[in-house]
Amino acid sequence: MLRRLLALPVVVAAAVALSAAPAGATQAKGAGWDYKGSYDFINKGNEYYPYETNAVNSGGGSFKVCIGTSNTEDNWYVLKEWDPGANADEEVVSWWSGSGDSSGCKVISNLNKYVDGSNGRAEFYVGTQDPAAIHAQYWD
Ligand SMILES: [Ca+2]
Ligand SMILES: [Ca+2]
Repeated sequence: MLRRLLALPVVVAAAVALSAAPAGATQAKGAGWDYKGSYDFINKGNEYYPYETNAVNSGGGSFKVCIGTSNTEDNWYVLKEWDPGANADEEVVSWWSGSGDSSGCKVISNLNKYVDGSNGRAEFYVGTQDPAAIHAQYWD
C-alpha cells in the first residue's frame, strides 16, 4: 500500500509532460484564420430560420462563426451552404446558441465535402430564429 502511494508523483509528472504538446499544436492552428467580415442578419421570411446573412466563400476545412445578438435568451442557429438556382441550400449543422462559448462563437470542422460549383468554394451563411440577432462574423 505504501509503495503505491510513493509511485503516484511519477505518474502525475508524466501526465503533465504529455498534455504540453497538444496545447502548442492548437495555438498554431488558430493563427491560420482568415477573417471574412461581419454581415447583418436580414429577415428573408423563410419558414424555419427567417433571419439570414449574406454568404461568404470558404475553401472547406474549418469555419468559425461569431454571433452578435441583443437577445438575452438562447436561440437556434444554422450554418447553410448556398447553391444557385433551384438547387436547395444544404443545412450543414444547427446549434442552440447556449452550446457555444461565452463570446457566442462556434467552430465547424470537416467541411471539405461542401466545396462545389465552378468557383471551387463553399458559400456559407448563418440563419436563425432569433429576431434580435444583429450580425455574424466569419473566419475561414
Ligand atoms: Ca452545395
Ligand atoms: Ca455552393
